Amino acid sequence: KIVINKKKEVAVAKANVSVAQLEQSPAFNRETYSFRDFLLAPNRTGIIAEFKRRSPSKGIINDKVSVEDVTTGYASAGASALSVLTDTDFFMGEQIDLLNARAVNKIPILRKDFMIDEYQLIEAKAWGADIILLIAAILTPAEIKSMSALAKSLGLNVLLEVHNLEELQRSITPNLTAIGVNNRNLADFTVSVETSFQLFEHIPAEFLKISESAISNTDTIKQLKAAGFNGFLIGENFMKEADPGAAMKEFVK
Ligand code: IGP
Repeated sequence: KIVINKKKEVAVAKANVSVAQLEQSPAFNRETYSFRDFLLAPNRTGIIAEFKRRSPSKGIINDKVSVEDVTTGYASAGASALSVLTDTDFFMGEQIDLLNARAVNKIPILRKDFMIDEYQLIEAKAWGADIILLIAAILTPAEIKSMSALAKSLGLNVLLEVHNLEELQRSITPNLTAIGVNNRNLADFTVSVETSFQLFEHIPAEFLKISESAISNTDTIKQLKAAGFNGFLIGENFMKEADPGAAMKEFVK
């Protein structure tokens, strides 16, 4: 199961780098970008473009490209935000990927990881993230509430990920920025964009609405937009190409 190693990993990280040390890092006091402003900007695509070398369902997707080349390519193709995996065990992501993406981009960046501890939110800010992911399936409502309140106090935007109505209804709390419907079931990896259409009407109006995973054509984006979605999280469809930034440029043309 995915989260068990995380607890150990977080404990090791905590033992090695104190919160006080994280707070000394240059990015810790930067002003974050507004996820809302970039998602709703008329000159951008609403796409949250992801840097992902491997996934548990597909294995290696692309381990030949640099995070700088890919993310700057995405940004110039009109990405509203970037998503950078920092989970190593399942996705081959690293802290350095986020640091490197931050160094060369001026748009919001999502730290994509399994966040289970408030310490990881301090890390996210210190590493230059603007947005953190909270996955309803692995957190209690109390954890979502306290972690989103801490994120807000750090100036971080919060993307809550849900996969069904029950997760959505139990997890809503005021400090969220956006609700993402994951079209991929993390338990069995099956995908269906229908999940997004079904859950849309249950998402309260004040939150930005994102559809995540398994998006591979522009017709799907048109339909999701027509339904009212503001954002589209796309990884594999771009990463599977030799030049993911160029693939995104072609996709949005
Ligand atoms: C991207 P895709 O099918 O376009 O590569 O999906 C993104 O939604 C997916 O990577 C993802 C994910 C997650 C990864 C969604 N939720 C949680 C890790 C953890």
